[in-house]
Amino acid sequence: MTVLITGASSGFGAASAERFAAAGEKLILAARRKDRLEELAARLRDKTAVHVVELDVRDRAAVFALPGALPSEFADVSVLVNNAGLALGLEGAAEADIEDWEVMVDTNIKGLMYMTRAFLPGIVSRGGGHVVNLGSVAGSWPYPGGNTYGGTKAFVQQFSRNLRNDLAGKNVRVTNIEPGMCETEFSVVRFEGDHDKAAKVYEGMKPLTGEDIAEIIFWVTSLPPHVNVNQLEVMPVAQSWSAFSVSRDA
Ligand code: NDP
Ligand code: 8X3
Repeated sequence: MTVLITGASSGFGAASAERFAAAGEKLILAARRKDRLEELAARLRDKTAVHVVELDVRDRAAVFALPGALPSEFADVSVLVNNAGLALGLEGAAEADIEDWEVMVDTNIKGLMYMTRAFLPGIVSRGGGHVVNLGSVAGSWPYPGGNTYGGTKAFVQQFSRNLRNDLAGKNVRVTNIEPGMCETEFSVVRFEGDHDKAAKVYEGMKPLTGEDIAEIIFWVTSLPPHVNVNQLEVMPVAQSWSAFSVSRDA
């Protein structure tokens, strides 16, 4: 496999890089924070070949230039892990910052679309591969303040299903991984660097780890080639659903 992981500078992406490297798979690591990628790559290079790319997935021109700009040794991407993404804010829809909404749409929806559209022709022409998307439980289940973040992940869920139809007969697997609470930098980003507020999200419970999700991403890609996991929802044992909210005498 040649595995391209977006958002490899942190969380699921970095943990997945470690997991694929442990199996000796060739890696392309992309994110905006190149220094982080270089540090990670330096650690992984004794296990496998690693190419680092400074990339903002919102930059359409940069994304579409990437397949043609990869060194020949890394050009045959077979697994695309569309992991780059973020949540910003937890305010209700009447109070939320419209700029935050734009960034989430541009990253989680448009960035993922760009990467997929840019790399699929090569994956198809080389006889097949695997697109692994990072959705979320928020794509299926609403929660207060989830508004646009949940909407972007609902897009990822339905886009993933539709890709399966478009790619029928092309030997390309598509999987949408839908995690629940996982302690990465996700909440620090959501709360604009407020580490205390982020830590409170996971207080008194055992969240998933980046390594848990990396193991799942690696597992779906290493199943026999005729097996396609369409959708995989995973939560920590400590997380489940809540009752419907009912406003009385409002
Ligand atoms: P992290 O914040 O730890 O990592 C997010 C990664 O995305 C970083 O490497 C960041 O790199 C990258 N990224 C963000 N914006 C861009 C951009 N514009 N261009 C390129 N890379 C970008 O969070 P997680 O690892 O937890 O999140 C990974 C994915 O999993 C996201 O899509 C998230 O929505 C999803 N998810 C997370 C859950 C959780 O509870 N943690 C649960 C369900 C889904 P950089 O800043 O260097 O560009
Ligand atoms: C991240 C999980 O529950 O914070 O996608 O939306 S949640």
